[in-house]
This record gives sequence, structure tokens and C-alpha cells, in this order.
Amino acid sequence: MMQRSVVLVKPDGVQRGLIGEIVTRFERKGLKLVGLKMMYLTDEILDQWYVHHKEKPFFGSLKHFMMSSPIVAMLWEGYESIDTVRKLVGITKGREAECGSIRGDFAMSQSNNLIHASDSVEGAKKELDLVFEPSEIFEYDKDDYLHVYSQEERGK
Ligand code: FUP
Repeated sequence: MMQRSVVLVKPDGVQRGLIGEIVTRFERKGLKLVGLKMMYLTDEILDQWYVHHKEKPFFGSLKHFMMSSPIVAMLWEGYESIDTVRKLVGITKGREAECGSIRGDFAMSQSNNLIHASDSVEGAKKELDLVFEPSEIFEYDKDDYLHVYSQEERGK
């Protein structure tokens, strides 16, 4: 099934000039970009985004960090792609993330770890509603899907 992941380039990724590098990682894998924008996250968005971390000691500093500069929000689509995107991103702690992943190649920190990616279909839906308007999501045919996927996977 085609899935969509919300990916954020966090403030450290924007500040370090890694937006292009991160976009390239997903493009070259064969994923399809269906939404892209720069924005500031707000206190209200972050309270909902990180509701599972609300009681954690790092919650305040996490929110402060996430609002310290604009972020880039992206929506990436692909066949069974939510887990694929998480693999491309790597585990939370940058210094332990697998080399070859985005965090493994560019991050050392557990908090300043460059990037966010949805961890489930439900998570992606919730995050999509928090940062994208319907008019900011684009449906289009990507010609290289003919080569990236089999006919069955494309669902045609
Ligand atoms: P991930 O899904 O890999 O982004 O990680 P989590 O959802 O577990 O954590 C979300 C964010 O909280 C991380 F990206 C960074 C921050 N965090 C900390 O700052 N300290 C911690 O101990 C754990 C997470």
C-alpha cells in the first residue's frame, strides 16, 4: 500500500545547510515528494506533536529547540514507505545511528538529530493534519514509478 511520511528538517538541519542533502537522500531512494514548505512550529503544534513526551524531563528544551528557527516540513510518498523512511533517517541518538543513515552520517546528538520522520500510519496522519493544509498536498504521476516499482506494487 502507498504510504505517506511527514518528515521535518529540524532547526539544526536548517542551520547547518543540510536541507538539500536530506531532500536528495529521499529523492534518490525513489520516494515521491508530495508536500514541501518552510514554517515555524508553534507551542500548540509541539504540545500535540510530542504528546507522548509531555512528562519527560527534556520536553521543555525539546520544544524550545524545535522553535529556535524555521523548519522544513515535507511529505514523502512510496510503497510501504514509512519504515523505509525511518531506516533512511536512523535511530534517535545520532552518535549511535548506523553510518549510511542521515543521522548516522551527519549527527552526534540525541536531541539535535536533524530530522523527524513519522513512525506509523496513524502517526503520519496526525502529523500531516498538524502541519499541512489539503491545498499544500500534491497528487501527480511520477514518471519514474514505471521503473522504481513493479506493476503490482504500483497498483495498476
Ligand atoms: P525519533 O522517533 O527517533 O525522532 O525519537 P523520539 O520520538 O523517541 O523522540 C523525539 C525527539 O525527542 C527526538 F528526536 C529528540 C528528543 N529527545 C531528546 O531530546 N532526549 C531524549 O532522551 C529522547 C528524545
